[in-house]
Amino acid sequence: MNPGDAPAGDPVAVGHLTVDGRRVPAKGTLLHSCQDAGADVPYFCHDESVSSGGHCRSCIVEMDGRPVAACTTAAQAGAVVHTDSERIRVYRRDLGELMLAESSPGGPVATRLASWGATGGRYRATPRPAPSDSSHVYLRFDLNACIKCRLCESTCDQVQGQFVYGFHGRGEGTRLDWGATPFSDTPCVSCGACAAICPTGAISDRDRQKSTPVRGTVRTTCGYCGVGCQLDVHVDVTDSVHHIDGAADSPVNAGHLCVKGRYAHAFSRHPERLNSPLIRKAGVLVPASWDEAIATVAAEFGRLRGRVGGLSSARCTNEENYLLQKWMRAGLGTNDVDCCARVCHGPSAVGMRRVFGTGAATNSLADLDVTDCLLVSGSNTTEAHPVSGARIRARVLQGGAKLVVIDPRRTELARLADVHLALRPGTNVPLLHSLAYALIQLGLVDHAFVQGRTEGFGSYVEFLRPFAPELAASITGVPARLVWEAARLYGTAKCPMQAHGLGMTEHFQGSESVMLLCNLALLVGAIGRRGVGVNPLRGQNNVQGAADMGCQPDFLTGYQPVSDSAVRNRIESIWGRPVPPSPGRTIPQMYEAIVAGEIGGLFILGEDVVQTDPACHVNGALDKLSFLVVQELFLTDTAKRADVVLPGASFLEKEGTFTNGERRVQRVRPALAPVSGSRPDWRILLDLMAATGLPQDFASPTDVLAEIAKVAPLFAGLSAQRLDGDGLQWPVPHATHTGTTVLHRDSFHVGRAQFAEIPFVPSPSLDADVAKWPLRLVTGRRLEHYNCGSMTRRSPNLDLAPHDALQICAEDAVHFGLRDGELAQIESPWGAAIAAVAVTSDVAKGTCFLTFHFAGTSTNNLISPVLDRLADCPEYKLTPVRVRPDPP
Ligand SMILES: Nc1nc2c(c(=O)[nH]1)N[C@H]1C(S)=C(S)[C@@H](COP(=O)(O)OP(=O)(O)OC[C@H]3O[C@@H](n4cnc5c(=O)[nH]c(N)nc54)[C@H](O)[C@@H]3O)O[C@H]1N2
Ligand SMILES: Nc1nc2c(c(=O)[nH]1)N[C@H]1C(S)=C(S)[C@@H](COP(=O)(O)OP(=O)(O)OC[C@H]3O[C@@H](n4cnc5c(=O)[nH]c(N)nc54)[C@H](O)[C@@H]3O)O[C@H]1N2
Ligand code: SF4
Ligand code: SF4
Ligand SMILES: [Mo]
Repeated sequence: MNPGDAPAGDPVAVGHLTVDGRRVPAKGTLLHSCQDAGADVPYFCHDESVSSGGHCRSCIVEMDGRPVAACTTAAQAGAVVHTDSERIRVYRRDLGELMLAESSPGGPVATRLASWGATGGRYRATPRPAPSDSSHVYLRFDLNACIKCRLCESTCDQVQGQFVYGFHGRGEGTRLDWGATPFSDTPCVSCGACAAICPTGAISDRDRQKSTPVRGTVRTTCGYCGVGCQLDVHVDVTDSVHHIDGAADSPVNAGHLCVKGRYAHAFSRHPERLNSPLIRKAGVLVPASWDEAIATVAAEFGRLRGRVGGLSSARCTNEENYLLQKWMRAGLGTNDVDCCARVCHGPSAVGMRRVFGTGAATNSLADLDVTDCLLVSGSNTTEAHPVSGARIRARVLQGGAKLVVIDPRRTELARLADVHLALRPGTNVPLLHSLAYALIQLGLVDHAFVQGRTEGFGSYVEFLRPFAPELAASITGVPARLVWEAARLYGTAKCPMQAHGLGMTEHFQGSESVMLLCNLALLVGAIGRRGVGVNPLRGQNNVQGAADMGCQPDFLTGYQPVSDSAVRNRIESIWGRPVPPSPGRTIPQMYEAIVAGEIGGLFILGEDVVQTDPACHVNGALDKLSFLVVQELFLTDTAKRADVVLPGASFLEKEGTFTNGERRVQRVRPALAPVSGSRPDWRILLDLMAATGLPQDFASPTDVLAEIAKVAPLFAGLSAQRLDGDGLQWPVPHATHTGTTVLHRDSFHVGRAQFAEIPFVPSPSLDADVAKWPLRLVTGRRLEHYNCGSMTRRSPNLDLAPHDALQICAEDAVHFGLRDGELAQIESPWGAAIAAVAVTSDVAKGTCFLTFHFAGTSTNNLISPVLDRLADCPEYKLTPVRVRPDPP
């Protein structure tokens, strides 16, 4: 841990007390003291993740002769405590009898009550009908088992911030209640925290209620989003996932999970999992042996040598990404290797590297509990990074932090925000300039920081003159007073922190918008300490890692420029092979090169580009390609177009590491065996390397990680053993370094950070003819599904969200003849899509929003060829469109 990073709020001992005759420090609650003394004090309503209400009274102990609830009583110096006196034993038995009179709990509670001698015969209460409700896809209720400990209510309110539960009635008539009937009509977001915490089985879930016995439990890292939650995967005797819990001791998720990490695992044993290599013969993909498939790829790539490119997978491990780029460079002689960071947070990396020198999140997720003002821009955090979203909600609801949200839509966080800047999509640049202007005019600049660590302030102040909030408002649509208020909140905070998403990056001026976010942080001195910084919420589970490993055309492993001959020499001496000296092509450039006939062969590891890249780029390229290899879990639309399909293994079935959005490298451990006929991706890559003349002697991903540590100074201190526990946040420059929670503490390695003066250059799509294209479309995500949906659609999450939806406001819906729930045709100058209409007041007139999780929607037919000016990221967040009912 770095200096100044001690966890806040750890109780301090105020003397000593005795528990059952043992002397222990008096700190926190009596329950903590009893635990320190090794006393087995029972409790049902307490959990370290929530504040205690003392509802169940089971933790009753005698303190100085008085019976008190240990979980809600502060430990007092000098107190004498007995946890198991005769008097306490009688209390507990009576308490147990009362509980049994009102309910029939299962699980550990039943066992406990029996151990107290409670049999349920002593008191009689009127039996009441026990509502059970199975309307929800996952959650199950048996309220007859409820002992009213209220842990469900506490966890839903305090951890998830969703307020689904309440208790009504008094005394023995007290009942758990959820307002709406059936339960599926409540605002529940299916995080499953209540089912995980309920000690009696009154609230459970479909997984926990399975009858197949559990065989064992494996700690691993979630394979969906970049939060990087730690999972405890309980595996059943049939080698399938039984149920999944969040790891309570993880600094990333502290036991919490979302509906994907906890519940969307059925894909792993889905009958459509690929279970054999496929080779296209006479136009049809047919099953083939591994030997034939590997030999076919080797022969074709040999024939096309010098004209092959590779797309890596941000869903795969660091070790797999490392092998893929090594194969491309050292084996096939090309730097034409890239990954989906290109279509995602590539602009964050470019923008932040230009200003700060490093393109990754400056701070840690734990800092969300430290900041007193969070600026969330272009991120729908509660749906796309739900566990971090819940953490933000909790912090704001507790009054710990102010919240400013910049988003054209009224997202869940926007509803909660102190200020919501609902700008027109595509106008981040003038809005961020007006915020900077306001910070300066309000006198909120940290001049010591600006003087000590930045450059160009004077000229920047001049540059900002035309961007007064009152002037910018005509472009952004945001009332000036809200900009002034947002600047006041961000600028007066002690720890102003930023988190941003794709609403910043997936634009014509994406990288440049990120540079402007950096400017704001520089102005208020919010860099280099806890609770501040600029933090791109990296999307995929391992997109940080894929780029870190060198799946980028211009950087080798650890952001070492491929054009630097000293770097190349060092790596060549480790690899024993030459590395091509000039940077390769980005994904859009590779597509262009395919169309131009310069690339003939493409290897795609775990990306469904046909569904997720703009059709205007990808379709023509795939038509022209002479040989396509796709390594996948499912026969996606991309795999269907391949010449060879190789069946890989999912994160639940293999070993390695993922790096989350706070640069934390964490272990991935196999919970299940790979589906019969498939192989872990790293093994397949090793076979391909050997078959193309680059044999490797790695026996396991652990060996690959050892080479990564050798190749890249940033990761020199990483090893599989050192990653057990909480993992390590890079840079980890040597074998005893404990990782880096905060970047740029005392200096930037670019020296001083330069304020970026970015002119506003509107995207061609912003100014497209309104008469012809009256709406501006934003595309993005929803909670239940993940990107191309190949995994979440093959889980019961499909029942929670059976299709994509076009969000549009009522006025526009009426104007264009659309009705809620019915289909709409959406057309842009580049193509058409079709989706069900969802009328909502969360998008403004003139704007609409569409998800891209279902292939049939064809969302990406609509997207224009406009790219970010510096990072080649497609402009997924702004398309001129028109809409009409379908059929008309
Ligand atoms: N459930 C779920 N979670 C996911 C994913 C998923 O598919 N499903 N995918 C993962 C991946 S790969 C990524 S990259 C992340 C993405 O996570 P996010 O970036 O949070 O997701 P998006 O929904 O694409 O877009 C975020 C927001 O940008 C806003 N926006 C659009 N245009 C503008 C603009 O001009 N200015 C501003 N300020 N905001 C704008 C949109 O209204 C939207 O609310 O999520 C990851 N997590
Ligand atoms: N319209 C629109 N389009 C977008 C976006 C948007 O906001 N709007 N967002 C863009 C963004 S940010 C991103 S990151 C991309 C994501 O685009 P993709 O990377 O294409 O999306 P994923 O669904 O994550 O696809 C990964 C594929 O990998 C497979 N897979 C998963 N795990 C493994 C594994 O361990 N091994 C192998 N071999 N395969 C595996 C899955 O089955 C899936 O088909 O989409 C982009 N597309
Ligand atoms: S699943 Fe989560 S959101 Fe739903 S009721 Fe339980 S705790 Fe609340
Ligand atoms: S928040 Fe992200 S990492 Fe955590 S459980 Fe959900 S999908 Fe997995
Ligand atoms: Mo992404």
